[in-house]
Amino acid sequence: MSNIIPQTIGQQYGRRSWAEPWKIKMVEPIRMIGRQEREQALQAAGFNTFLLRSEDVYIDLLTDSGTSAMSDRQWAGIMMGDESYAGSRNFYHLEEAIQTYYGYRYIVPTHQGRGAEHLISQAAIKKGQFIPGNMYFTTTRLHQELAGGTFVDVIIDEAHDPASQRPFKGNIDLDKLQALIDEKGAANIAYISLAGTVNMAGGQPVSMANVRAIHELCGHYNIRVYLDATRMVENCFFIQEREEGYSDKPITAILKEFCSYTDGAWMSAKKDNLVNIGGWLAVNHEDVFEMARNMVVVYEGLHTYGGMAGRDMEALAIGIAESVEDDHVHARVNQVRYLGGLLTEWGVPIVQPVGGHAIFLDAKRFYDHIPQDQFPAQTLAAELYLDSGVRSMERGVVSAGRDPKTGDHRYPALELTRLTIPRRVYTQAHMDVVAESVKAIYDVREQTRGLKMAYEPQYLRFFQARFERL
Ligand code: PM9
Repeated sequence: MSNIIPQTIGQQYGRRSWAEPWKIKMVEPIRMIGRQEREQALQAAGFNTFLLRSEDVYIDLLTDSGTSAMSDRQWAGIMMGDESYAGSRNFYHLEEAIQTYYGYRYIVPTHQGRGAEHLISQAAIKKGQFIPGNMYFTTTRLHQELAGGTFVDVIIDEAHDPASQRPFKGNIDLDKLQALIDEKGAANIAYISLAGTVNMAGGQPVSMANVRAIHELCGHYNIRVYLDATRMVENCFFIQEREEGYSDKPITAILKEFCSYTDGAWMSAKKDNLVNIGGWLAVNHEDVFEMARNMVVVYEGLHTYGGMAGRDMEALAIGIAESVEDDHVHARVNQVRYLGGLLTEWGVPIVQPVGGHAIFLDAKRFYDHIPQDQFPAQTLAAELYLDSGVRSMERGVVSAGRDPKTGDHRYPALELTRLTIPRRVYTQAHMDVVAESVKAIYDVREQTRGLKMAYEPQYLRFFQARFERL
């Protein structure tokens, strides 16, 4: 490995493989409430972990979104907030950071990722158009549908198989994409919706070869490629590790090259970018930028803050620079892998290979006696909370929602419970506690019953739905 990439102690001396490249300066106390209190809390939350109070949670693996620990440099940046309504200097820092590390020309700040999804969907989708992509994401697809489009999944088949060991399970299947273009006509394709990594597939990456090929194919038809860059830095780690020709390239170079094959990106900065709130849209074409910049003042705020405070933009600009440091990304993904390694060793079924931001328990195999319409992944999240106060999230039939045409449940091939690791927050000991709790509920899995849905909201039902024990 070249000396551009900082080496861990393990790489230098063949000892431990990695350690966190930070030390703890401030702590936030957490505690585990008793089993009876957890049972009451779960009942009150309708067996939905989103409806729990965080004070009743011991180790919170609901999401890696907005849950990262900021660095001392970011907190110093918070004190440098320029809270002018227009033209805040922090916006220009943010603009420069995105241009430097992601390489896009025009920037529109938003309050978080779905604000940017709203803008790009409204600006780039005409009613009746199709949006091919590498597996749906809940908020992304909803905004595409609300703009009058139809999302079409063109990810490779292996992405739907939790046991497949393919190294780039986030890749788009170019034959499926070509077939869709042939069938619908290029003019009816709004854009390609490419996510790196693919959240719903288990945090699986897209290869550089794949994005290059997509770029070439779409260039031929004049179809634009937009990237969901939410966890793109983690995607770059997998390219560096697995793809020929990239092992001696730093994350910064890989990120810049990957983005160069796309026409723009939307971002939930609450993930990779290491902030508690924020998002952005970045594009290379003036036409989309014009529309998005005009719409942002309607839905988010002025085009130089987009719903963020000046201090948030400063923390974000600094977070972007920290997020692309090689030792940070290595430690982040390796912590996720540590948990995945324990569970694999103990025979617990999880999505393989382990992705960038979370362990996805394969609820279909975990509870093979609970049919999908009795919500095995939701059940697993509830049981885990009950066992140890660890909070996880359903990523299966509840998250998939209903087909807008038929009104039926969508039954995804993947029925998963996600243990999502916040960045720079928990230690290896926390991971041990989580692994032991998962193993404990796995050992008594046959006694577990499923759930029925008692309340279902219209949009993004997984956030607010309520359940009862069968
Ligand atoms: N993801 C997550 O926990 C937060 C809410 S659950 C819907 O995984 C991608 C790939 C995401 C994502 C949020 C968003 C939306 C877009 N793309 O939550 O609006 O994982 O900042 O971003 C969540 P915001």
